[in-house]
Amino acid sequence: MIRDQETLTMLLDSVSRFVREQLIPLEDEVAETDQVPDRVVAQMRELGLFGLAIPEAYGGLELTMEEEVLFAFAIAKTSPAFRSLIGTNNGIGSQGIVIDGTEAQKRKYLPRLASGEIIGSFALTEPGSGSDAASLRTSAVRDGDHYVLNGTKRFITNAPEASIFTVMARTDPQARGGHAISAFIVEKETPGLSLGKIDKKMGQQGAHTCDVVFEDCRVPAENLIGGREGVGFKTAMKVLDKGRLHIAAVSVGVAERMLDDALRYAMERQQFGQPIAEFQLIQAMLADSKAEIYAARCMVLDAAQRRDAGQDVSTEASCCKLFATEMCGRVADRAVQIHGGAGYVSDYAIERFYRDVRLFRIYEGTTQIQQLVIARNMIKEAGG
Ligand code: COS
Repeated sequence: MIRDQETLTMLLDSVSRFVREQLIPLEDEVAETDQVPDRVVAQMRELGLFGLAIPEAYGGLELTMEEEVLFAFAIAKTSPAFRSLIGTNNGIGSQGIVIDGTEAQKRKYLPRLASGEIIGSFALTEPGSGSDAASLRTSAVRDGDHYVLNGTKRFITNAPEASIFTVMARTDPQARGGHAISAFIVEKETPGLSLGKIDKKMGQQGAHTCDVVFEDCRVPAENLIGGREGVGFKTAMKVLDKGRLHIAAVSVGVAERMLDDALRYAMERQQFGQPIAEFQLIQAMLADSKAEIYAARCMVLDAAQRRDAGQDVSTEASCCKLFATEMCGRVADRAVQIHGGAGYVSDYAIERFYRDVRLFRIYEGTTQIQQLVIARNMIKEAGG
């Protein structure tokens, strides 16, 4: 659903200009320094990019899902590290509060997330619990008007920059599975919270992850999201439904960029006395990529419109994440192949994108978890 076409067009135009004029020229610098310059962060704040998915009542732009995926197509035409910086405030780092938070929690945290004054982060994964998220071990034991958290969270995106964390922890140590899990907002300065060293990743330099460790970390009971124990796993799953759709949209945008680069290279590069774009085997790779990107784009828009219409899109979000991220991997591979030797060295952006996009098939639920969610939902709907 598009609420106001004119405002949306203005936003998308300014984002596309920002990407073209400011971000693309900085890609190499960010990859080398592993840092997005402060002035870019300030420009993102000015454009309102930290609060796209936060309700207007709390200072955000309150984009619909359809508007948000159109934005994601545009911002993803450059290194994914830029999007990652604003990704958690609009996605997994704020949506637990947006979807299930109390009014007081919303009023306290959302305006500062929306303005980009603070960064929010989402702490679900642990050393022993990744795909099997419900098996997480971090504990939260009630003690008067506090909960005492103990445990370690792993690969937490934007943790080094974050001021608040949405933390999933087990409030009933005896019970197994998701029903014993609760979600908390934990402020970075809380005694007992510490960060591990920044992970050295395969790609996406400029976007940071690290461990978040809780040692007798006392969190006020008022920071229990929604004020209810035992519903934190469902909060996490609802947050991920939206996040998966967003990552699918990002995969479409990056794939479009990689295909643009590959097409331009194929039209310039001469072999056997003509541009390699004239060769049918190159054309097959270009055409397959174009068709698959188009399919993914249509899927993502359809699922976004369904979500805006109030439908449960758990299945569709997983279909989009599964198809679009795998598609993005295939496009990256073909784009390297079209570049030939030039695709294996860092003179061309495709070498970097090839590494950057590998993550899409892993985080916010692996391809295999998406397959599992889709098939389980099918069986449930069929009455199984
Ligand atoms: N929305 C709302 N509720 C949901 C939901 C959703 N999308 N998905 C599941 N739930 C609910 C279920 O309805 C169930 O509630 P009831 O027991 O009351 O019926 C509860 O949550 C547990 O669900 P389920 O039994 O399906 O849980 P499982 O432990 O079998 O695991 C998977 C579900 C595997 C899908 C989940 O653990 C998962 O998504 N893993 C991947 C985690 C992930 O994406 N990590 C990335 C890290 S964040 S970057």
